[in-house]
Amino acid sequence: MGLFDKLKKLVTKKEKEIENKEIEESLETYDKGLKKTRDEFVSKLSLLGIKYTKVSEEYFEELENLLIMADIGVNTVFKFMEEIRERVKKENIVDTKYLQEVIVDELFIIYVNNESLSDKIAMADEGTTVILMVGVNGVGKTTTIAKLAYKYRQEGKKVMMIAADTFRAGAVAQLKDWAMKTDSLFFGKENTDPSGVIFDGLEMAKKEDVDIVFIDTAGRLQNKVNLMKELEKMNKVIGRIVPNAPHETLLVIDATTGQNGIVQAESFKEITNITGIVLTKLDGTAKGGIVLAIKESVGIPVKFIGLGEKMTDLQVFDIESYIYGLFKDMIE
Ligand SMILES: Nc1nc2c(ncn2[C@@H]2O[C@H](COP(=O)(O)OP(=O)(O)OP(=O)(O)O)[C@@H](O)[C@H]2O)c(=O)[nH]1
Ligand SMILES: [Mg+2]
Repeated sequence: MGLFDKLKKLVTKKEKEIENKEIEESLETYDKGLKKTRDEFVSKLSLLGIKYTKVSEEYFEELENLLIMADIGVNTVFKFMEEIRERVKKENIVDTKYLQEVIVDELFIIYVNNESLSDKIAMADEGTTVILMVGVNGVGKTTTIAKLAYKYRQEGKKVMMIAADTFRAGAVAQLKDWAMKTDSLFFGKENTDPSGVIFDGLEMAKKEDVDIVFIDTAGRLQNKVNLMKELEKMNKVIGRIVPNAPHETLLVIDATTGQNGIVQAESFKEITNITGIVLTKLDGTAKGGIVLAIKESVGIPVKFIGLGEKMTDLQVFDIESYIYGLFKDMIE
């Protein structure tokens, strides 16, 4: 069996890579961060294989429920079930244990089939790279900026944070605190126009020769039209000071909100040019299937995932490590 064998090889490969310290740490975060999903989804899948040793209509029904519970998304699940049924028929699969391998295989295909898997951050060819963070309140925008700042500081980049969330009391101070902890530059003002803050902040970034600027925005989705206008204004200011910026507009989504996160992604996609998604709090949900759902239904790549509250709990999203984190017990 093609892909499953590939996955097995992948596990061996990943295990070999564990000798490399950096990769070991990265895989460990995946491993820990996906524990809830693994415990829920994978162990239920295994139990299902014990309950029904032979493929049957009941098995299909329970499998469908299980996938929906993992937040893979109803449409994706339907499509997925069709694929599974087709393969069962075509390959004459009766044994559910074998079918489990097909399931992992097909989950992988959902993600990989689609065009570019580029999860790389677009950097400016020269000068300052500007990354705008958007998303509804409480999803983890500010924390993600701290995590990204930490990551790029480790790589020796000069980082700056701009607090364009001038509305919520404490938002500016919260970001400033993270700037201090990550040894990043900071610019922020309270109770003013966010675009004005961005203007002044970016001027400073240029003067200081900053490599990467993160702009933190407020999360209130009062109404779509206002938000669209606000974002348009911000984008205009950003582009005026740094040509071709923002280089990335990252939409932050809280994985624990499940399908609501997909709705948010769809709304934001309509009002501004989202270039990537950061999926936070994957450690806090048993519904890690949302990674696949987002890719399938919104078509925007997940670039980073948040697997905890600390500034080290961020990973570049890597489908291989994700599959490893989910299914390693089953494959071994
Ligand atoms: N477990 C877990 N918690 C997270 C993660 N990312 C963020 N959080 C927590 O989520 C809460 C909200 O995070 P913030 O970064 O303040 O969210 P925000 O989007 O900036 O919120 P507003 O500024 O109010 O819009 C905090 O308690 C964070 O510690 C994650 O990956 N895992
Ligand atoms: Mg915030």
